[in-house]
Amino acid sequence: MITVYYPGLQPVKTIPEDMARLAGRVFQASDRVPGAAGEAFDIGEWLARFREQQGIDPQAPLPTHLKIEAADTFEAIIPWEQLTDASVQFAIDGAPLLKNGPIRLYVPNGSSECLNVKSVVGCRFLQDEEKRGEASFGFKQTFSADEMRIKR
Ligand SMILES: Nc1nc2c(c(=O)[nH]1)N[C@H]1C(S)=C(S)[C@@H](COP(=O)(O)O)O[C@H]1N2
Ligand SMILES: [Mo]
Repeated sequence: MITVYYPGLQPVKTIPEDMARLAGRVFQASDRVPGAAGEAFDIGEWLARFREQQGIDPQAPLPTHLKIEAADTFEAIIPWEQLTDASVQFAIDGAPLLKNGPIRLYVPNGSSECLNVKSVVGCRFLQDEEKRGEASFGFKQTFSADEMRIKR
């Protein structure tokens, strides 16, 4: 299960096959990333169809970033401009991913290989003009409210 967060919408839960169907076009992951296995769709094509499905005005501005959250708490914030040709691997020979699933993102035009997040469980589209163009990645820092008070 993957949760999609889009500004102004309630979170939307989806599954890899439904995302691929919505994207409308599937290709070999190796078409864009040499050596990558399996089947993929284009993240921009998927977002265009998702916005349509959710009744978002096609003229509305595109997000500035995509924050990708993984099952192991790894996360990356990727500027929209770096997502040209970014693809989502969702299956291998028609079967769900056994490793790195439910989906994996490939960002061939990204500023770092580290943005190729595996085991993606959350896609959070952001509108953050102040950080436009800035990429980041790493393991999520989680502190409880109590720990925060102790640190202060
Ligand atoms: N879920 C998850 N995705 C991840 C990572 C991670 O630790 N967890 N590491 C990232 C980093 S730092 C790199 S360099 C690449 C490594 O991809 P590879 O295993 O295909 O070489 O995956 C990225 N995606
Ligand atoms: Mo990395």
